[in-house]
Amino acid sequence: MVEGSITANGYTRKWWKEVVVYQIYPRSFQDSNGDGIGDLNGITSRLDYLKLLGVDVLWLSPHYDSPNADNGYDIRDYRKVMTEFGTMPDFDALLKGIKERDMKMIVDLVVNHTSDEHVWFVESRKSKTGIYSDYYIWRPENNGRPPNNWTSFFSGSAWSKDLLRGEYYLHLFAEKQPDLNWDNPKVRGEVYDLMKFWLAKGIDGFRMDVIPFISKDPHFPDCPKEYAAHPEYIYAAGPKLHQYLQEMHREVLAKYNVMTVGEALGVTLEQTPLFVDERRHELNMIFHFDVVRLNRQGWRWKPWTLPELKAIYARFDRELDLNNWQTVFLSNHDNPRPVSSFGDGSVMYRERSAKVLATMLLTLKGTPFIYQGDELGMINYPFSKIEDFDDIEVKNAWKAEVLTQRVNPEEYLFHLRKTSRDNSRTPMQWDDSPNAGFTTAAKPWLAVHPSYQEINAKQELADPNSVYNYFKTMLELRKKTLAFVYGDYRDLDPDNPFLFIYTRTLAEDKFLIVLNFSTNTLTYSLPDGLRTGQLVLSSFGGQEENALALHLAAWEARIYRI
Ligand code: ISL
Ligand code: CA
Repeated sequence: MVEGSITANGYTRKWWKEVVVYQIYPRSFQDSNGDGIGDLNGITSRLDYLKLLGVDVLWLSPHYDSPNADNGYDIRDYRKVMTEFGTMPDFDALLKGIKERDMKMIVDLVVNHTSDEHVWFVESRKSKTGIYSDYYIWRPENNGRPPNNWTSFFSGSAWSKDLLRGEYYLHLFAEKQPDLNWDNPKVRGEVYDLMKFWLAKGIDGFRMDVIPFISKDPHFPDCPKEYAAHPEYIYAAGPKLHQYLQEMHREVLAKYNVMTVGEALGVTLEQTPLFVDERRHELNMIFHFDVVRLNRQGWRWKPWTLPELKAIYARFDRELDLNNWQTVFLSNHDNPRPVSSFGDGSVMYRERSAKVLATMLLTLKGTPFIYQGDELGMINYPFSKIEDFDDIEVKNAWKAEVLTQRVNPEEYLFHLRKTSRDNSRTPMQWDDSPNAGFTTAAKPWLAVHPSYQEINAKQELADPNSVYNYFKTMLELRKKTLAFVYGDYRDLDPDNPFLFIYTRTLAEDKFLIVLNFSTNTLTYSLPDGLRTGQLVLSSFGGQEENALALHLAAWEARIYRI
């Protein structure tokens, strides 16, 4: 990295633009006390593994006290560690271990809603005049029906009637996840206080859960029918959203050198600068859903093409200027495994396609996010029956779609095997011992993938050609190649159905990235009389330096300095 300069290719240099983030889903990462559930001490025991891999920042999915209706995204006490995950001293030890290894940690900020077991909600439902009465969104019945036609992401109405208070309350997710009323300044004050509590411990920022949903139109007009399949675009368009994000920045974030990333379900590319333009002082970056939703419509899988994927990256590069930073990710705890979604999970091509995807993830423009297990080339789970699933989103949809005979079970399972969030929540595969070394318990909270004897960290650490070692090599390369961070991006052949070929250019440093997204052996003549130049990295042994044409093996990646 070119030390000292404060700009690069017109961008203002920032530490959070130059890092690679690794997401940990604590429940599935490492169990340390034999109860079959991952925990904080388990993560601490694996910090050397993460340091060796070469990631810079760890994003910890919610570690707070929760009844786990939605696996921690339903928080009961923001200042208490979830009992299954350990204690506050365990959290402090984890953060200390991370800092000692010169890594950083961001935590999950889930403040669009709480658990219905949070004391605020317990008190709020007791009366219409107490100090917590307006912490949530309560509305009277509307002629025997919910206040409006809004739907929950976890099936059914977004409103539930509370018999104690005799009114409906809003929950864009599960019934046990009531939405907070951000129009109440006391609620905003509570949120800013809990953010400062964790910042005071030394964390390095936040990933903000469905943050665009926090503002609602208090008149609650119906969701227009053309948005029925995608209500998120209505929920993310509240009237005071940016006012609250700017207030949060002023009251809290401006005082710290931290990183913020908003989970921007329902935010379009055109709206993105409103969130991340550095001159607006709101968020540093956001997660878009265009890529991870390319192969699905709701819970149904759908085919996709490589030109469609390339068009998304091209559009983002074209529309976002030097004041706007972005993220690059192919998975997380809500999405299936990238090799299964965008690569080839077969025995023949699993590893090769994982390396192609790793090359793309780590050479595109934007802060890359790696999800736990993707560095091993883990793949989707072979779910065979509804009982195999844990996810409330899946179980609620089963009740709403299958038990009502709207969809037959086989069709539902066909799609959920490809789109379920549980695909990425199966335990981390550490070695070939029982339960993949994730737990000593007889039964982990969610079944280990049957592939663990072939796909595990121990085997891959020892194999120089493993997916893990390819990720490690790519991470080392990215760390010393500022062109992959700030360099100009140009797609050389956007319509090519099998090949993703692009350049990244920063001053004199110009790199050519060539990715064969197919099982076809490809012969390809470079456009514009380009030559391949000096080989920097090849995932499958290909050379062809200073060549005008390439002969690519199935699922091969190459990087040249040209
Ligand atoms: O897209 C979705 C709805 O169909 C889900 O994948 C997901 O709920 C959505 O992306 C929002 O995700 C975040 O908020 C949810 C939680 O279940 C997810 O785990 C979290 O990432 C509610 O907190
Ligand atoms: Ca445990």
